Amino acid sequence: MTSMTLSVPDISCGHCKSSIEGAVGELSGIDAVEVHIDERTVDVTFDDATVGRAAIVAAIEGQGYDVAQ
Ligand SMILES: [Cu+2]
Repeated sequence: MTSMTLSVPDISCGHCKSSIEGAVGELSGIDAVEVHIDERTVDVTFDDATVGRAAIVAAIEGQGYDVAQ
């Protein structure tokens, strides 16, 4: 398993949290995803043989959020 933290500056509320966690959680190979509203970050743990950073970023961007890094 690989873990990473993405910075998503537009996260502001519980709706952001649920939509991002839902979209990333639907991807295969995701072990855990947690949005931290106050820090505006997304912690993701995933199987890097199945899914990668680009697909995770795309899922977040698909919900209308830009990923800072
Ligand atoms: Cu929100």
